[in-house]
Amino acid sequence: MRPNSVKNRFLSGQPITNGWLSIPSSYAAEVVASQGFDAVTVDLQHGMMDFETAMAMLQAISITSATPMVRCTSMDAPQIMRLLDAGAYGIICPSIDTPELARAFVDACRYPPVGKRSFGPARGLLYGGPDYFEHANDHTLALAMIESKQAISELEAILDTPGLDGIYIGPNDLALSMGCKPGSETEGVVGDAIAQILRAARRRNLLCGIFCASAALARQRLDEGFHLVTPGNDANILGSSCKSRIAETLSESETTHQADITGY
Ligand code: 3PY
Ligand code: MG
Repeated sequence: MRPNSVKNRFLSGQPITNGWLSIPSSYAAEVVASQGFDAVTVDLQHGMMDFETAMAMLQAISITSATPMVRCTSMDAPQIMRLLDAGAYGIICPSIDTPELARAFVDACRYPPVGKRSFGPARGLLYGGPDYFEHANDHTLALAMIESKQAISELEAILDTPGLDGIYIGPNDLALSMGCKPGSETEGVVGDAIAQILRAARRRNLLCGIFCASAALARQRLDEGFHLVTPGNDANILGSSCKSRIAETLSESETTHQADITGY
């Protein structure tokens, strides 16, 4: 089976950069995946794409050296199995708030006897190779999103779930669940909670990923010990690049209108 380079980078202690796709376009996916990210994730939770477009985006990522991953909409076992069948090499699952959800998530990602994934590998086989079925349990990544106060209250049990490869922190939902604003993740109670999650996950040798609002924050997170960082999403990067192009082109007195809000 084609190796999972994200897993291999994790095992060899190399940092992992992850692109994040919300724009429903296989062309945009191909452009982003060609820029040097180690992984690229199609975001079905907050992205604007449906299943068919997500599959075309996975195909586009697959012709680059980036590892194709998906964030599913929720802990929805049939959807997760179908996304793996579509060729996702890693699933990031939102709101894994309890050990029961963590178990159900791993079950959806793994073939029996380890889990309950149904057989029908479809594109997974085309991308992974003829021995996909024999090795899929070892190569595909199950990353549980820790993004609520409830998940923190059950953190140790969630992280002890057998078969879980790692975690991915959603700092904005985590902040909201603690009564704070999105974007407040670098300090205070949210900052402390993120440090606690990182410590608990690293103690168990789990892959630790996190969404970051900027490249500077992504760099900081790598320095703190995160293995995988997402330095913003496609819409955000596209918007800010356009803004800088305009600012580089025009002097302040020539600027006729201010930028509207940048996509998130
Ligand atoms: C969050 O910050 O809650 C996320 O899910 C990031 O994508
Ligand atoms: Mg979230």
